[in-house]
Amino acid sequence: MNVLLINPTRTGMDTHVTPPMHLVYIAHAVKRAGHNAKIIDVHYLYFKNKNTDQLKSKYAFECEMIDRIVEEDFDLLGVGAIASGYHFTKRVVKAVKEKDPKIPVIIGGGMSMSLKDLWQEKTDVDFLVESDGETVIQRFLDVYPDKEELENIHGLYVRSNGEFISTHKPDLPRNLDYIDYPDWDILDNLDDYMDIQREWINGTLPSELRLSSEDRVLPIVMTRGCPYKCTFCYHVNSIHRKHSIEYLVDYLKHLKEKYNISVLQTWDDLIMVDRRWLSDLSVELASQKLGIRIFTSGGKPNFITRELLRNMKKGGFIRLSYGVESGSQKMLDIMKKRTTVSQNYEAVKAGVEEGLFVHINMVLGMPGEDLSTLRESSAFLVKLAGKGIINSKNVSFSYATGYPGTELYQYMVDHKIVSDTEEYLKNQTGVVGYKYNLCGHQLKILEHMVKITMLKMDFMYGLYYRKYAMALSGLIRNGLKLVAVLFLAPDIKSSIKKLIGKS
Ligand code: B12
Ligand code: SF4
Repeated sequence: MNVLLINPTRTGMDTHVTPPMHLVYIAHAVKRAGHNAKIIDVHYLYFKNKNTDQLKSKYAFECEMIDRIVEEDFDLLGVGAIASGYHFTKRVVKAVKEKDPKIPVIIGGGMSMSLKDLWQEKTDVDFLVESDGETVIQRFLDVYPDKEELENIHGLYVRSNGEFISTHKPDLPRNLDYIDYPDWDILDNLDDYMDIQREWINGTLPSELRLSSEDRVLPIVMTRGCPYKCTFCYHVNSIHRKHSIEYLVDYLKHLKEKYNISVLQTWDDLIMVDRRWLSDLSVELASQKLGIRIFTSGGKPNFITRELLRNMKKGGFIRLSYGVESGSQKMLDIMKKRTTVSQNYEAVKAGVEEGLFVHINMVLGMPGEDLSTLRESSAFLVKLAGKGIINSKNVSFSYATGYPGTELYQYMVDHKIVSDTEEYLKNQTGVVGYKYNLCGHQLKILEHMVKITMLKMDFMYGLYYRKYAMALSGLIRNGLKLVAVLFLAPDIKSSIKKLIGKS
């Protein structure tokens, strides 16, 4: 069979281009099953095209891409993405089914199960993958079109009389080593993806840690799944699974030898669930002296120990990103983070003291957020800055956004903040949006809290290191912005005054 795999464009303000690792894994599994695979990364092509043809609208570009996809020679269409890929995928499926209704369509990734009802009611999609797709696609290709056998595949939803039915839960071994190395050669523009990744990472780093133009970067998943259930996060299953240390060391050697990789970026849900394993992995990486630097996301402060951090540093880990989210215990509890404010504080401090670049994610505007919880978050960060631990460059602020399939999204449905998921997905695609006021405070209030906090952080940080010019420039820069908005938006003056006064 010829299998065409599509990474769709995404709705909303998302400009982020990443290598479609999910499809690279699936393409390899397809080939292993003895079939042909081709990937078209429409999201990537859109951004490449946008740079050369500013005038073409996204819609016009998508129409051209759909025509091109329909012209391809394929017997199975597979699409994988996060939920914001829904609208483009819906159009592609319609066009493909109009051309030949017998071509089967299979959907995977975050948008699969979280939008099950939409696929069922609004499209002619035939199959949904519940979780990992490597084994599912191989079994699918082995048995297609035998319906009875298809219904026996673990983790596959099959449309039957209009409804998606699955009789077997996904088969998810805790040891991930049964999954082959992804075959990156399938991407025509691998070097370009690496350049884009490098620039993205550099945008998040202080100058002394920036990567050079020689650095070659790829993403990696060392573990899959997360046992927690934070209210804004989406998971289909909560089993944490991982590769063995031997597998990962061999894979890293392979990446080094074949692609000359010098930097890896982990895309695990939560890499630290088994800290003994992570510590041992780090020790082994240190002894192998591969010279690969690793940037991680998905750190959880309550897993941190000094020993772990020390070993990670020796093993090549450079950057650690913590999901701190808030400086208010009330908000941490509402989000079901299962961490405490002091754990977060100590983990940031320990990470910096052990020589890692620590990045912190904060999320504002969750239901229950009020001026006092905002002030607590501000005070938390300002305290860290005042001790010279971090400055505003270490922090990313996001605004609460419910993604389908999360508890937060259900809250929005229950409170009639959103009633039509399809409509919602047209432009609401990430925390960057904050189109919906979930906490009773306008976006402006939250934005001001961010500006005031950054102002205070950089000022305090500058004072700590006696860099008075830095402290002053931060004060003037952020202060001017603040004054401008106070004049422009008198209706929120009083709330902001309260914030400045007490944070
Ligand atoms: C890298 C990443 C991104 C990248 C883009 C990733 C991409 N592929 O397009 C960037 C940084 C841009 C990004 C942005 C966001 N992301 Co993100 N991101 C991830 C992350 C960390 C890794 C994805 C990945 O490659 N995983 C590894 C691969 C191997 O796993 P996989 O993608 O699940 O693929 C497997 C299966 O799903 C299946 N499969 C997937 N596709 C297909 C296709 C076929 C045909 C088949 C058969 C099977 C199949 O098989 C694959 C192999 O087993 C995941 C978390 C995670 N660890 O998965 C979150 C995640 C995908 N992101 C998520 C979210 C919410 C966001 C943001 C909204 C964050 C934000 N708050 O702003 C934005 C979205 C912006 C937008 N406008 O859409 C959610 C998605 C929720 C959902 N319902 O879709 C996730 C799951 C995180 C979470 N737990 O909440 N993200
Ligand atoms: S935010 Fe992090 S800890 Fe919470 S459920 Fe998601 S991956 Fe797990």
